[in-house]
Amino acid sequence: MFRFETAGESHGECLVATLTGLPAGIPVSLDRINRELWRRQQGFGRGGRMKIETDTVEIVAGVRHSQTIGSPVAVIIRNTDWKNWTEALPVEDAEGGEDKKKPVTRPRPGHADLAGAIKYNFQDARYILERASARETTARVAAGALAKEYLAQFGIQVLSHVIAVGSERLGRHAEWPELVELSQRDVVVLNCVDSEAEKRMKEVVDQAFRTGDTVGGIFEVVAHGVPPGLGSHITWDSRLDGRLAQAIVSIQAVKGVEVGFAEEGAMSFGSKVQDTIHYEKQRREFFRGANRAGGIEGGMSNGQDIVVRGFLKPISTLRRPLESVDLATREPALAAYERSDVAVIPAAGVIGEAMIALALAQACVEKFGGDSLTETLRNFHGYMEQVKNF
Ligand code: EPS
Repeated sequence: MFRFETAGESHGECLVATLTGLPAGIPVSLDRINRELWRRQQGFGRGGRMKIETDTVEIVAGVRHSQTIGSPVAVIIRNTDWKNWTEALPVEDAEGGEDKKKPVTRPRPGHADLAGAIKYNFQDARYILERASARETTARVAAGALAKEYLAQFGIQVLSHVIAVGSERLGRHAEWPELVELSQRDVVVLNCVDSEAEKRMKEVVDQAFRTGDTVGGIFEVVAHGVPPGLGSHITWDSRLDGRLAQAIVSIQAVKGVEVGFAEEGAMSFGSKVQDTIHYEKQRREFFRGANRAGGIEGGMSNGQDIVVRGFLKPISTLRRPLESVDLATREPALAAYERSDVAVIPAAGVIGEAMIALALAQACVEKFGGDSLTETLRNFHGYMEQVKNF
C-alpha cells in the first residue's frame, strides 16, 4: 500500500509529511527535495511570507545513507515564522493568553473560514485558516519530491508550466525540452515558456497588485516517459484519470481540472478529437496521430505524455476586502485581511507536479510492486519486455 499524509498549521512549529510504501533502495537527495521546495516558493505575485521562509526539509525517518530502507519516510519543514506565533498559537493554554490570540472573526468569502468555523464550532476562524492555508502544500511538495525520486527509476519525469494568468493565455503547445529548461531556471517570473506571453501575464498580476485584488489562472502538468498500462479500466477507483483529477482538485484554490484537451474535445466532433492509431513496422511500435487524450485512454496510461491542467481561482484573501459578517456581532463587516499572495499559479504548478507524481507513484507501486528497488525493477523490466514484444 502506498499512501501519504501531511500535518501542520501555517504558523505552527513545522509542517510534517509521512510517506509509506516506497520500496527500499530508492536514492534520496536532500538537495533535490530542497530544490522542489524552492521552486514552490517562486513566482511573481507571491506575498511577504515567502521572504520570511526558506523552506528546507529534514528527513527524520525511513532514509539512511541516502536511500530509502522500506519503512515509512517522515519529513519535517520548520516554519521560521513560528517564533512570531508562539504566544498566539501555543500548544498549551497559558494564564492570560486570551489577549495574545490573533482571532479572525470576519470570514473571507471563498476561504475555508466560515464553513470551517460552523463545522468545527469555533467563533474564531483562526484554527480553520491555519490548516486550510496553502502553506500545507510545502509538505506535499516534499512528499512529491520523494515520489519523483521513485518515478525516476522508471524514467518518468513530471514538470509543469503556466498556460494562463487571468484572461492572458499562452496560446500554443509547449514541447517537453522547454519545460525542462523552465525547471532549471534560477529566476522564476510566471513559469511560462513564451516570454511575450509571460510579459502579458505579468501585467495582469501587476494590475491585481495595484488594485488590491488577486488573480487566478491555469497550470499544466506533464508526465513524460510514462509506460502504457498504469491505472485500469476495470473499476471506477482504479481509473488513472479519476485519481489524477482528485490529486489536482485537492490543491487549495483549484476549482477545476482537465485531462488532455477536455474542454476543446467537448466542443468538437469525435472525428476531430480521437488520437488516430498507426504502426511503425520496422520499429514494431504503435504510435498516435496526436495526444488530445492527454496520455490516458480507458483510465489507463497509453504511453504518451500525460497532460493534466489545473484551474486556479484567484486567492480569496484580498487587500481590498469583500463584504462579510462579523462572527461576534453578526453585523455586516469587511472581510479580514492577512498578509497574502496576489497570484500563485507557478507555485500551484509545482504543487500539481508533486500531486501527479504521488498519484503515479501509487499506480507504479500497484503495478510493479516489490519490497526492494531490485525486485521492483525486475518486475518493471519484465513488463517492458512484454510490451516491446506485443
Ligand atoms: C503560503 C503561506 C501563507 C500564505 C499562503 C500560502 O503564509 P501567511 O498566511 O503567513 O501569509 O501566504 O496561504 C494562502 C494563500 C491562504 O489563503 O492562506 C505558502 O507557504 O504557500
